[in-house]
Amino acid sequence: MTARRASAATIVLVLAGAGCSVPPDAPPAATDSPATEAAPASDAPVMTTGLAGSTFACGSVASCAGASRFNEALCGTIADASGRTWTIPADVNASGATCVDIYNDCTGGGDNADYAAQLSTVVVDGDGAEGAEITATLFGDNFFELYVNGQYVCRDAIGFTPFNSSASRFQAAYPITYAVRLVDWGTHLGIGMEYDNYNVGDGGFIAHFSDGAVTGAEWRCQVVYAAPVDDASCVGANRDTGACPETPECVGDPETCSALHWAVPDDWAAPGFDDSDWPAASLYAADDVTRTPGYANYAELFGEAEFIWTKNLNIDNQVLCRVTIDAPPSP
Ligand SMILES: [Ca+2]
Ligand SMILES: [Ca+2]
Repeated sequence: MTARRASAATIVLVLAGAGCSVPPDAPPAATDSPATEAAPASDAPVMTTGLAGSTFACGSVASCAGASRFNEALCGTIADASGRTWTIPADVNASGATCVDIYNDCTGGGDNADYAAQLSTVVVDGDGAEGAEITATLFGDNFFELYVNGQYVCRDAIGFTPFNSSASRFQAAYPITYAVRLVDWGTHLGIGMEYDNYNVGDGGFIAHFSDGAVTGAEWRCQVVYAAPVDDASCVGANRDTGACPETPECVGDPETCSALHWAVPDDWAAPGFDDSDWPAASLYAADDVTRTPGYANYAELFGEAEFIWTKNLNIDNQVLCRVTIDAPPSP
């Protein structure tokens, strides 16, 4: 569907389905509109300008005992010119189960040496010889949600900062489709910047799976929320924001900056979703993403995995990535 044609009912259904609280000013659900609409006639982004009109807690962590650099993960809503409401930085599954901590110096004690013993298997699909039991190690700058064969498995326990790392174990049958919702969070919701200095932060995600699958060039990633921008003129074919500057002119008066939104398909995490038009993931060196202990102290757990994102690590702030693994990459 094009974003401009999406109905209020669609938005409310998506919010409710994702388990995110619906803000009090969200439009009421209509009863006579279909939940899904026709294929898009255009992939042009919808632009909004300025800060989110309302904000609400969308993560489970409201304070942080141990870490020195805590920023709560807040969500916001902003309306476009047509009146459609967008949730930023992402319509996350705020009530979904969290992954097991490998490192968490906020709500955990830092290094969690017993993480492997704390894993329990999430049964996605597959019985007996059909199902493989796989352990994943995951790190997101700043946040990820993991879906396996279309089923939600777990999310990053810390939405914004400090930086943490996570593990999950699940049972699934090949071919296995991994889908991750990735968020580079911010403190100035709506204009994609963070902290008192209006920094334009960067993203990045890396994962290793115990069957040998890793994040890398065979994954595909697509942006659904980009900011800050002056306008949409920097966006190329297939949402390529590679030409959008890290520091647009609006940063001189940051609250005049704009954001670009694309609707998230309802079935984006499903095995049958057609991601053939999505760009190949761009790969990033670890040092370009993070040097924080949540990743750096555990780099060996990630093996040959590489950090992935879209072409623009800075302004693409909500990114969806997918891959399908047909058979175990290694015995
Ligand atoms: Ca995190
Ligand atoms: Ca960013």
